[in-house]
Amino acid sequence: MTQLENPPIAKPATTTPLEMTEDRSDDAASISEVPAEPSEDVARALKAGREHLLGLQSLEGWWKGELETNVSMDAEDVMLRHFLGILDPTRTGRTAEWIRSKQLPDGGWATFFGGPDDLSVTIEAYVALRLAGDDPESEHMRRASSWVRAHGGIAGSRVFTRIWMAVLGAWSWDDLPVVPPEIMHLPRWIPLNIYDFACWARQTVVALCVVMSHKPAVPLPFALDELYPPGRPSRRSSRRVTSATSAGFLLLDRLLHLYDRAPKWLVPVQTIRRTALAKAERWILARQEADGLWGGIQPPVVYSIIALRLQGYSLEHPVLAAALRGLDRFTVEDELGQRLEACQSPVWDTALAMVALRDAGLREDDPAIVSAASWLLGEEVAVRGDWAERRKSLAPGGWAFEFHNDQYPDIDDTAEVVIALRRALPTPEIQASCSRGVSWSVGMQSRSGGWGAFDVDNDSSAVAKLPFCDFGEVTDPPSADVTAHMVEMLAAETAVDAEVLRRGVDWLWEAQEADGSWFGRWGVNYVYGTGAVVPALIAAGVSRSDRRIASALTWLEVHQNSDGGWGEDLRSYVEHSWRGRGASTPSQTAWALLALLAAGDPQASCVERGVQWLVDNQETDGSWDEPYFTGTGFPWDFSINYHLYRIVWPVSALGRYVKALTGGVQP
Ligand code: R04
Repeated sequence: MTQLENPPIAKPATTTPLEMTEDRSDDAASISEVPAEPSEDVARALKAGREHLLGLQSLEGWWKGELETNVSMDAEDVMLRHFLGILDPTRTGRTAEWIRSKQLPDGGWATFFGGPDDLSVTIEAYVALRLAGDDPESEHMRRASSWVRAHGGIAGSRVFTRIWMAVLGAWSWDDLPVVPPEIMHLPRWIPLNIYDFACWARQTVVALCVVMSHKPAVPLPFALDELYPPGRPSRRSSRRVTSATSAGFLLLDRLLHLYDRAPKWLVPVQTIRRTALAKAERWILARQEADGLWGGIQPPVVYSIIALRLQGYSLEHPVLAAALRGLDRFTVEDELGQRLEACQSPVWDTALAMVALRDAGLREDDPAIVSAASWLLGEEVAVRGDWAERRKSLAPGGWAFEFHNDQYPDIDDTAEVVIALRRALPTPEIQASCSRGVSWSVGMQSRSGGWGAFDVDNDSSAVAKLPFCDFGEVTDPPSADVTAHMVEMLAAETAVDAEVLRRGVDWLWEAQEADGSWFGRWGVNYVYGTGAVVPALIAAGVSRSDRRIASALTWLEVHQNSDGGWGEDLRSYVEHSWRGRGASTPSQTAWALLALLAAGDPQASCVERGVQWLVDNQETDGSWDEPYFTGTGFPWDFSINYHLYRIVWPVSALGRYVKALTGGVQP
């Protein structure tokens, strides 16, 4: 494997002297009189993990680990800059180094550590390297292009990749599914209107419908013949069209192509088109965030930039100038190279770090907890966003995942932030902020009783059938992990209608798999789902001896690795036999332990072996190494390595283990 080991998260600036920990703990020393005692090893590991995590806190109080994804982010950055005419040789050179460093031996690029080569990512990476000046005859480029040819060429790639190729003049717009800007005219009650899409797909689709109607082609300074397999019809796409797409939707696509090519003299058509484009443009402008970006995630950002450029905005226009500056802040540069984050996770990371540190024995008035809480208070979302389309009279509140994403707070972050803030020293501000967050997220409960991540009742079955939608999730139905976080949060709230919690709990029982586990939508995979749901159900008052809880714990025990840890490969999203199976990782081991500790005996041997795995695999700096991706953007299609997961989850698990062993002593 030529892939580099993942970078450890940044080292703490200073090592905290041991005496500093005296006043912030219920660690081994202060609890010696209680029933059982953790081994010295465990106490030391917990303390080292805690100190490492403390060292990563920013001066403003937040935590943020790198959000690692795959090189399509970097390749698309190069292609975007070519399109805009601002390719800078120095920046491109550094991006190219990063992309080269991630190439696999057979020539392609993967979407996650240890994963198979991915055709779409490989094509994008190859084109970016050519734009960086790499010689197509050089060894690494020949390896890449022959891999692409052997696996179907551009015609076999996802719609997004073929859109990029069309933008670069290397693919025909006629051979792409059409999403016309007229979609902007569809009212809320007509299927396939933009609010039927998940927010991330909606922001992408609105920008792309503008791009697709302009059909730009900023040609590459070279041909890409080497990416077309010889002797095959090069243009028509075959990818997934037959499986996921019904005949009706293909017919619709044909008609849309005809409409899209309507002649200039058809005045009514052109008028509708012009007003639709104007509507899309206003929609995009209204959603630009304070950091100049859109939704805090890369796809809406790059496509909105291209769309606005095509609508006539110059790069000097404040809207595009702010967007380009915003992209710079998503760029990570260190000794490993230059790369782009798909998204940034400060709110999520800060909530998890607070919970971990409280689990590890920090007091509610510890300066680290106080500053994190006060930073989170400043991040509360106070304005309405697109979620209000379905909840017109619900007052705003809650938190987004990122530094700047006021239009799209999410339920997962809101639940986790309230859980974290409830473990800080209560102040009137915290009370008020939590109560708004609780009201907002309760108001976002879907009709089924569960919660999606960003929207309520976002479960259209039509959207995914569009030929355009061949990548990732395009709706946001309730998931077990988000619902579990809500249930856990609500269980500790006093001013909530009991019915809301009961319906959430019922939804979770309904979603339990026959084998006792739960599916992990935003983390890999059944270990994440089960690790989130079991503690939530116990918090909600379910008995530890409930038969369904027992079956979940049995599932975890059966899937413990012989080394004592837990791991689950991303292939579990596509192959049943991979469920609960994979190399042990720190975060997944911790998730399993959180469930076992919430509902089981801390002295059970599976718990002790899991804890020992964490102790034995800790690095000397107190952190853990985690090259495997344990975060999920879209099951299988888009995976995330959250660099803080390797530390926050083990610290929580070790902290809760010590607490459970010592009989629940906690400040
Ligand atoms: C861990 C749970 C918190 N919350 C999930 C947030 C995850 C943040 O990271 C991403 C979110 C994303 N969304 N959509 C994309 C995406 C990427 C992230 C996305 C990716 C590729 C394409 C279109 C969208 F890194 Br194409 C929501 C619940």
